[in-house]
Amino acid sequence: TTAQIGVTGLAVMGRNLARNFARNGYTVALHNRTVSKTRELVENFGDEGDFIAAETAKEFVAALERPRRLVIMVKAGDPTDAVIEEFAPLLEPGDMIIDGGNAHFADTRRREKALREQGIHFVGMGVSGGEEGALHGPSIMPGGPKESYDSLGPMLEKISAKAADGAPCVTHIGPDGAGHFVKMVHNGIEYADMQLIGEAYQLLRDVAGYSPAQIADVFRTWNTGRLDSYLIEITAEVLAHVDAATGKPFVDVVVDQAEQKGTGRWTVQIALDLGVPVSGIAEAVFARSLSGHAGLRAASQGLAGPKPTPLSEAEAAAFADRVEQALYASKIVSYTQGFHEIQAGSDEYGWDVDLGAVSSIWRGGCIIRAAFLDRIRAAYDARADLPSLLSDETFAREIAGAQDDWREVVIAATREGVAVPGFSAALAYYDALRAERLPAALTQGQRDFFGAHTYRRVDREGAFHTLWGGDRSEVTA
Ligand code: NBP
Repeated sequence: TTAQIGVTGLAVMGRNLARNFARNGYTVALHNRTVSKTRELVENFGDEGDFIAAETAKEFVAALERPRRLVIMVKAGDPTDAVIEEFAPLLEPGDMIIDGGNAHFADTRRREKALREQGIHFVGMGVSGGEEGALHGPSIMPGGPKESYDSLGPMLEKISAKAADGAPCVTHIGPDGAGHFVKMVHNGIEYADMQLIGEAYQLLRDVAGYSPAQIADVFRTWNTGRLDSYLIEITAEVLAHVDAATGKPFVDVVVDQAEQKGTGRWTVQIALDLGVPVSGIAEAVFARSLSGHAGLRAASQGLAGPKPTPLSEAEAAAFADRVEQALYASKIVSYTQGFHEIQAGSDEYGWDVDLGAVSSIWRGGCIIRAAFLDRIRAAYDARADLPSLLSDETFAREIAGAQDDWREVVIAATREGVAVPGFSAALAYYDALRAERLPAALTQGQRDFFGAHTYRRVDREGAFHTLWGGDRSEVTA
């Protein structure tokens, strides 16, 4: 027998993805650099489906039906290149290498180009949902040549998560690096979502005076409304959890220094290159790095802050409702920014990404899955060339309804000395976008003053310069 698909790299993700393919009726060839992992998989899960265990690269390639479909699930970066170098010489034109790791999309573009010259289809495939998703159905974001999706797509549709309406959470995102780009922005949005939730928690704790258990209840309630999402759901679980060793809330015994693996940082770096303001995602990345500067934080203990204002029970409950509004409005902004980045990447690289389809495949399987994504889908269904999510009537109306509370929450946070970089950056983005005039005019004046960088006028075409060091008359540049 031959395998319809092979997976090399059998750590948590690769193992679960291989099991998912097998459970869906595919024969799966298995390979891992360390052979014992391949054997372990067959020993522990061999009864779940048809596996062909291969010990060498040659055996692995020989086990695959042609054209071959070979999934790489190894550590991103150099290991991925090493594995491609190992397998590419053993493959034939028309075969397919699918990289399911968290590759940087620029690496994916480079690899796709090199393999295309050999006639090998290279598919950079974003996979979201962690190890559980890989096993039970992830959200899958494949890029690469469109024709590769004709044979790979149906298999991915089988193993992917399904949205509530039954639609598979996978679509061909676009050529070369499009899939990994969209996965990267997905992760950036995930950072922003988590930061906003973190700020909501801190406000409920420090301003409303709630305990973690009480806040867990608040999140459970929110999860029955428009904020219904996986992240809100697990937040309630984490907050309700009590540490067995100390009897304290779990959240109080965890070191408050957030780690990161890099996809959030990439989202911001690429946004800077593309000139897209993703301030919410950037603040989320910076908040994690700030938290990790233990020395700096220790040296800052004792810096002056405001006196806290205690709230009555009724005031605290009213405040919690306002925080829900602020969280929802800020969430709309961070998705607006993330989708702007995808649009800009799509324009830059000619990917023709369908933003509605992206929101659609994020509805199940992935970390940011949420009822909210149905609304984004509806916004793009109503108007495919929507300039921004904020220009969608429904979102604009919802923000209009939330903005007073959103502002009050940022004011309260500022007054009480609680850092809310996500809420306030989102609000600043919103206010800057809707402003009729921005201080950018002054910036242009300054630039012209010190560097003769010239400016445009509101009333005439052309570039102008004022002779700042002379008689201050205006000349055409
Ligand atoms: P890891 O990222 O921990 O990678 C471990 C795998 O890489 C093992 O199979 C290991 O083989 C193999 N490997 C390494 Br390391 N260097 C190699 C080399 N030079 N040649 C061949 N194989 C090599 O595994 P993971 O956590 O399962 O993640 C796999 C990919 O999926 C990563 O790119 C990750 O970013 C991505 N991802 C992970 C998650 C998640 O929730 N964990 C979610 C979404 C995407 P060995 O057994 O011989 O050491």
